[in-house]
Parts: sequence; C-alpha cells; structure tokens
Amino acid sequence: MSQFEANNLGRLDSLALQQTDFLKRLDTLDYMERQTKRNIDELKGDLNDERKKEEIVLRSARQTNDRLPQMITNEERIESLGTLLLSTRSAVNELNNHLESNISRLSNMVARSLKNIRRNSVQQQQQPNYYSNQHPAQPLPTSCSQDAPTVNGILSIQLTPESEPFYVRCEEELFGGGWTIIQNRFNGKLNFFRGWADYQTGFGNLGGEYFIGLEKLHALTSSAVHELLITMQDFEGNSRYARYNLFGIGGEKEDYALNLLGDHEGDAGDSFTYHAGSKFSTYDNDNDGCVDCNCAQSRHGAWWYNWCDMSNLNGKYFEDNYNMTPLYEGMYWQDFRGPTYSLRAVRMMIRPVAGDGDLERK
Ligand SMILES: [Ca+2]
Repeated sequence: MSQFEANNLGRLDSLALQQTDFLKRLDTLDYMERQTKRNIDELKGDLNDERKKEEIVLRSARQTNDRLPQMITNEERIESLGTLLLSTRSAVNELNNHLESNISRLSNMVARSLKNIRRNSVQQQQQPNYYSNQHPAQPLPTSCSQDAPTVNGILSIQLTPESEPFYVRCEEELFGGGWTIIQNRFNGKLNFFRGWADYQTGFGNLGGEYFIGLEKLHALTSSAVHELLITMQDFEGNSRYARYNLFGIGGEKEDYALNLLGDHEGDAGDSFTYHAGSKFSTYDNDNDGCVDCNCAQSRHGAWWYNWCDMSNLNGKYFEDNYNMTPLYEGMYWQDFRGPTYSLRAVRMMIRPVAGDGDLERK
C-alpha cells in the first residue's frame, strides 16, 4: 500500500468517526427538540387554562391581579423555549452543512485519487522500460554513405521513420566508399533469368550473389539523388568501371523506367546511356522498345531493354566459353569486351550525390 493510499484510508476512518459522533449529537438534538415541543404544548395547555381562569377571575373579581405576574412568566418561558427550538434548528442545519461539506471534500478527494492512479498507470504503460534490453530507439542510417559502422560490410538502413528497415551491403573503399551494392555477380551460382515478381522484390543473398530488387532500388533512388558505379572484371584479370553522376528509376507504375541517368565517366566506356529512359523488362513482362520481339527472352536476362541492348549485366553467366558466347546473351558490356564476351564479375552500386544531405565524397 502506498503512503498516499494509507493517508486516504486514515482520512476516511477519521471522517467515519466524525460522522458517528455527529449522528449521536443529531439524535440528542432530535430528542431535545421533541422534549421542547412537548413542553411547549404543555405550556400552551397551561396557558389556555390560565386564560380560562383569567376570564373567571376577570369576570368574578377585577382585583385578583396577583396571578398576572405568574402568567407573564409562563409566556416568557414559552418564548424562550421557542427561541431554544430555533437555535436548535439552526445548530442542526449547521451540522448538516458541515457533514455535507465533509462528504463533498471526501468525494473530491476520492475523485482526485482515482485520477492520479489512472494517470500514473497510463504513464507507466507509455514509458519505455529503460531496464529492459531494448535501448531507446536511435534512428538507423538511411544509406551506406553516412559513415555508420558496418558488420563485414552489412548495414541496416531505414529510408523514412515509417518504412521498414532492411539490410544492405556496402562498398567502403572505391572512390571514397559509402556505396550501396545493388547487384553483385562473381561466380554464376545464382540464376538471374527470373520473372517480374522476383525482380520486383529482389533475390539472392547479401553474402553472395544477389539483386537488391526494383522496389528497394526505386525507394533508395527516390529518397535522395544518387549516382551509379559499375565495376567489372574479365577472366584475364582486367578491371574496368563506368560511373554515372546521376541515377534513378521510377516506380512500379512506370515499370521501373531508367528515368534518370547522368553523365558517364570511366575506362569501361559508356554502354548504358543507350538504355536511359527505357522501362524494365523480364521474360514475362515485355516493356522493351522492340515491337515484335521479347528482348528479355532472347537475351536471357532482365534489363532496361531498348531495342534491345548495349549491355546485359543480368544476362547468362558463362563459366566456360565465356569469350565466345551466343550474341548478346552473356553478362556483357559492349565497350569493354563486346557482345560475345561474358564477364567474370560485375557489381552495380549507388550512393547519394554529395550535397544531398550526405557526406562529401570524391
Ligand atoms: Ca517487345
């Protein structure tokens, strides 16, 4: 029991005692009032008798004045008893008022106590429990570029306070680091010839080969202005890169169109600008620029196909005969090894452009 509750109980006890005491006094006063009334009645009776006698006396003898003082005294007694009755009534009223005010104070006190108890319990429910393992929420980073510590390159990011957090893989060395890897291929173990639903949600494993998914890619590139970096290696140990200073895709309603692609830079050459503005296509959702063909099907991939392509980084992975693949079907980049050479590894990554709320990068 809290000190507050104990105090209230104490007050209640004392008020109950007061009430008992008052009721006793009220009984006594009732009794007195009844007695007084009886006395008054008796006296009134006496008075009538006296008046009759007075009439007799007055009638019989005008000089029998010696009884008059007694009569006045009786009238005075009636008056004084009347006054006592009035004062008794006023005392009863006073006690009544006192009791009412006590009851009103008590009920106010109870109401206040209930209010406090309710407020305390609500506060307890709302307050985070700082003694549990859950620490007060600290906002998650919104991208790899915020210098948040990663665990082996993996970072949990959250684009808005309302959206679901998700893990991404970060590239922390190239061109100042801070890149979010959106596509990663290096051994051909993961099948990239997939339908629309898989490309929307993403597939694979952040620890191996994967594609991040068009939904997340749209969410990322519409949360801040991004740039794009593509790195690639051939089977002879040569590495190249292509960089675009702006990159963004539309949402589902626009078929994730490549609607933002900036200037190219890099030693791999530009085999992507040809795709700028094109919608994304999979073998089961043909949004390409080829009226009478299905580029995703014929290229064995999924891409922002135009009519049809100068790069096909989600194309088929060739472990053997990589340098003499069927035309356009491999994981190729036109300006690096041409359309019949399937690369050993490619990686696509994005990063918010410096000045868009993130750290400045070189
Ligand atoms: Ca078509």
